[in-house]
Amino acid sequence: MFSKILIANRGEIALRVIRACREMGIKSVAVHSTADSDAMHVRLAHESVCIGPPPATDSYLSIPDIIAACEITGAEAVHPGYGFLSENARFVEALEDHGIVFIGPSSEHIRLMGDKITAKETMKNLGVPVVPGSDGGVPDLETARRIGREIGYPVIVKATAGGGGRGMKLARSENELEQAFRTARAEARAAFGNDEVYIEKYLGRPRHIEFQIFGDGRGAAVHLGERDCSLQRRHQKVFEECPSPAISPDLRAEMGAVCARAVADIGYAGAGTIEFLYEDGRFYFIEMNTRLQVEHPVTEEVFNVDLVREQIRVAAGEALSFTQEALVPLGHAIEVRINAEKLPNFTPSPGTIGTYHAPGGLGVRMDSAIYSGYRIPPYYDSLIGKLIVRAPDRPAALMRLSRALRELVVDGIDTTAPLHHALLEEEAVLSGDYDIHWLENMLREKFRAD
Ligand code: MV4
Repeated sequence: MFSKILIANRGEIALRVIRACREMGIKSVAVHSTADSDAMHVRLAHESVCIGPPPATDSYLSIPDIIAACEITGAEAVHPGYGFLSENARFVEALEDHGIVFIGPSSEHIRLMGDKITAKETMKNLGVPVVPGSDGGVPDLETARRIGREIGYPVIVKATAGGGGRGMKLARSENELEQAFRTARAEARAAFGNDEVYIEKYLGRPRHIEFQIFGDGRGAAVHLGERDCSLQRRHQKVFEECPSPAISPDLRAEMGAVCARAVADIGYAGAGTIEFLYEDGRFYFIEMNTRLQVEHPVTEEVFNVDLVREQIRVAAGEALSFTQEALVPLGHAIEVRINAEKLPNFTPSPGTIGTYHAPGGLGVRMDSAIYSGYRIPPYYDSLIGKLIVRAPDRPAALMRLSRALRELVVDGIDTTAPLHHALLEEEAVLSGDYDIHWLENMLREKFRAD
């Protein structure tokens, strides 16, 4: 096992990893920008290294500075958290060149899944159901037209280097195809330096359901059920739950087994998420994320596991500490993201926090790196905390979330907490009957957002 791990991240996820390290008897190294000298992750780690100025490109994304911090402190492994360098294959290779272990999958698997066309082709060949479409890149408009006729409209043009909603264009009919194809390509070239696109049948009202998988890197893998992340605004998740209110135990077991077998077959190591659109009782693969996700705690709560501990174990060459049979879901968990943002337009609201009081009590978990008097720097993501509740069933989890939100105090800045209170008054949320468009429609009607 490692004796020292460097965490190449900040905020609540850096704390999450530092906590797992402490519980495993592993020393932790925090890295930080000059804007984060007073950050909680710097205080909680065993030691810290300042790696650069506030802009992330010069600090949290600076591969040479992070490697230098490993060498100075003698860290043997790096946990990337989510975002930043967590899905950067070149970072993994640079670490390898310096004899430092990346806590995550191989650079090959990151690259494979980072290219959405090769990811989809790989999953299809592994027996995972995919959205009907072009089965590969679409080189020109004539090919796009032929595929549109084959699969029928509406269709969506997506950038192979995109993902997470970036670089997608809808064409409702053949009339709209040329425009969608050309702008998708142009935007993909500008954003990613890669203009390869593919085409899929557009699903009108799906849910976003993602399976948590875990590979041991030796050809075995398990699944830990699914999360329903359909409540999103502009591709930012707002409210996530496990299990999905739309999935039966039989369907979970069937799809989970398909996912676990697929990643086992490619020898995947560590945590990963297989994302699906779910519509009319059918799953369609869209993307795979090769990192730990923001919303991983709902899975941890329902399956009673520590996913970060498992990531560290697998990266150190140890076996998974659970089998598929031992992974039995219990109850229901919900996470809401507390962002430093002002409603109704979700404008970033950095500033100094006055009083902070975290909710507590049975089944309540607050993952946050803020404290009373903390100054939120304006340079980074607006996520300041995740409130996670667990209860024996979904109605009890909703009641627990309501009471925990009532206890939360974050003075001095605006947060998204009022949105969560409002969500808990909505029939669609209470019944679990929502799709990926429900939240934006609700915000338009009730919050009069732009
Ligand atoms: C789609 C789709 C409908 N049909 N693909 C957006 C994020 C990216 N991961 C995939 N996305 C979508 N792909 C087909 N074939 C609709 C979306 C989509 C979406 C997906 C998940 C959660 C929220 C979303 C909001 C708008 C569009």
